[in-house]
Amino acid sequence: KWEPLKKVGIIGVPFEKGQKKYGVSIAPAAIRSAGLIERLKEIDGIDVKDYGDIDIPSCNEPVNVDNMAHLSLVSACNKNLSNKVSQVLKDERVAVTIGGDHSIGVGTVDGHYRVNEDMILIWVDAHADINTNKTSDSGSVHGMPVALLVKELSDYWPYLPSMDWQIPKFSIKNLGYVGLRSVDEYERLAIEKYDVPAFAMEDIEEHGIQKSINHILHRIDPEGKKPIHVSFDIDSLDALEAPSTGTPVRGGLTLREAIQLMEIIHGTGRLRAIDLVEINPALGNDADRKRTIDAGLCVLRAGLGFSRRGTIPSGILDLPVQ
Ligand code: Z70
Ligand code: MN
Ligand code: MN
Repeated sequence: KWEPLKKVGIIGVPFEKGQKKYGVSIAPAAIRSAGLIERLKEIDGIDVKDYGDIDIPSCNEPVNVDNMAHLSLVSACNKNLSNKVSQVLKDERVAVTIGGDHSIGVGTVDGHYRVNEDMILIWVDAHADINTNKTSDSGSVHGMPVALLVKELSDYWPYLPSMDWQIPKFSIKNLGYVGLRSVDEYERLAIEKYDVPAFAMEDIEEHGIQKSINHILHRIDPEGKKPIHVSFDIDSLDALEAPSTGTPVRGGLTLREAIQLMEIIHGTGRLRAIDLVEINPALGNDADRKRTIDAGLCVLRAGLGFSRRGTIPSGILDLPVQ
């Protein structure tokens, strides 16, 4: 029944107020000028449509929630983004969202959930991003999107003015993690309380990528019939592969592991949304920036069907004769 969707829709989200450093907001432009569309079009049989960047509100009526910086801006951005993701999915395209910091995961998952209520979510990240404003040390919303999204944690939040558009309905039972290695204490508590399948780096060491992702997919969707959303934080990659990010953590995924992960998920035929977040082109030197963006493009290409084996030119049966 499921086949990989060959149609893709790109959404840029130049938003960085979910964390404190300048630069994540210039990533969509930097990734586009590094050849995003062209490199995706190299994938066999693919149809790429660019939906452009979503409107980012610059100023807003501020709301004051304890230990949640720029909540009204995060909320307004995510509201627009959620609508755009829903639109791309209704156009029967894979929604590829280029962030932006990871607070935009609220909008992408909300928009996906509104179209496919049975969606499952694979959060690929060094961090678990499942803090509430009570458990966060930073007050940065990019460390909170998973906790905002899941219905099981809704009682752990205060009333959040400006977030009325977002009703957390997604179940934590449909969540899995890959790549964790910087998890706060209450985040670990939440993961264990709800028995979330979470493959931290030592688990990936033990089982490898293939068994890890297959275990997650089998746990949360044993019949293999639910659409998949991958929210890919570039800091899941080792800091050597992706230095230009706000909080690089050493000892992460190799690019090969990330490509393998995305190829396996692509191979299910059920991948319907990919977020690529936390690339910060303002951090590091030219080589760092280039390496980080190129790693992100490799991840997207793998998820969208690029074959490392190569592909036969379409319609061609033999080598050209002299
Ligand atoms: C920490 C917090 C985070 C990314 C840092 C860090 C969260 N758990 N996420 N960098 N991408 O502030 O909540
Ligand atoms: Mn993240
Ligand atoms: Mn992270």
